[in-house]
Amino acid sequence: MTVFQQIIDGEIPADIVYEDDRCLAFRDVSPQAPVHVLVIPRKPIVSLAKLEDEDEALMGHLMVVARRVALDLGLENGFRTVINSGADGGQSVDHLHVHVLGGRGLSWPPG
Ligand code: DGP
Repeated sequence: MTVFQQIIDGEIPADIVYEDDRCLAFRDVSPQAPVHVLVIPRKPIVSLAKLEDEDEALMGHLMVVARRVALDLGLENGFRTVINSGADGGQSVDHLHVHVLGGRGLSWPPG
């Protein structure tokens, strides 16, 4: 059971900014930018590496929601979406999530 599953199940609180029948978006507990939201599927997909062909539409939905959340939270000047996958990718919670970061200039490449 991941902490994100506990948020989906309402067992621990989160600052939810958007939700529907397929996904949730909530503020990251350790924000790396003025706006830092995580968009997650309700379906317990472990990582991008574990995505299945049948998840194609769901994945597209997560990206549409990421755009919606970014613009709703005032990121008209730009934002970054990140999906960390696996140990070398820096993934720390084994439930697929899209980071949406913005509200300041972001450098590239990441570390
Ligand atoms: P990643 O390293 O890509 O797996 O990102 C996981 C993110 O999840 C990290 O930025 C911190 C965030 N996070 C971990 N636990 C919690 C939690 O209990 N609540 C919230 N809102 N965010 C969490």
